[in-house]
Amino acid sequence: MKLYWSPQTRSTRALWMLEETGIPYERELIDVQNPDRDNPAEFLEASPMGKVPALVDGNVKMSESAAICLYLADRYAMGTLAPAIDDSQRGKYLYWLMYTPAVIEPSMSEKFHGVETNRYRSGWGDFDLMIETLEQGIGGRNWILGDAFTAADVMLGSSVVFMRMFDMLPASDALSTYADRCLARPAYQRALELNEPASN
Ligand SMILES: N[C@@H](CCC(=O)N[C@@H](CS)C(=O)NCC(=O)O)C(=O)O
Repeated sequence: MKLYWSPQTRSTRALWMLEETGIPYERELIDVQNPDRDNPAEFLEASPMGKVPALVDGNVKMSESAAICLYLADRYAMGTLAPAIDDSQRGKYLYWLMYTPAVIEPSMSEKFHGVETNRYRSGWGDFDLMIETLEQGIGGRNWILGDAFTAADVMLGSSVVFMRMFDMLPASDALSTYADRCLARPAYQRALELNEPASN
């Protein structure tokens, strides 16, 4: 198993997910700061847009952080980090796992760039609707599905931590304590340590 990655990017999600599964993997650094870099052919097969993270697992070559989390949970942690295929929680799990790329990231980008928004026009609503919905989802629960931590929390938790780091998170006890719970996970801490220059 190999992860093409770069520090301080969405690769951290894939590192966190890999650390949660406990499966052995290697890392290969892609210098995303250098637009003139030579991308390895295998990396481009996994990630045609040349973006990290990208994963190679035997004949499986793939990118997109949500897809990577979904793949790893289904393949290596079904029934723990992913609800089983016939578990009634599966629908909610998939909804929340996709919430980051489908709703959080586009609405964050609009907010960050000061784009005029309309929650009825856009499939992702707008930033405020995104936050309200997430707050209701996590409110009163440890993890997004309740007591069980899943890959959906890797995607949501990394997004909430990121928004808090960049001062985009409105005052919210529910979201802030969720971010703290995520950060307290040893696997997330190991992933963050791997981002440090001394580990590379
Ligand atoms: N939707 C993708 C986004 C990936 C992405 O934007 N990666 C950035 C780093 S966070 C990147 O590789 N940028 C370098 C480039 O575009 O050359 C995912 O979630 O994996």
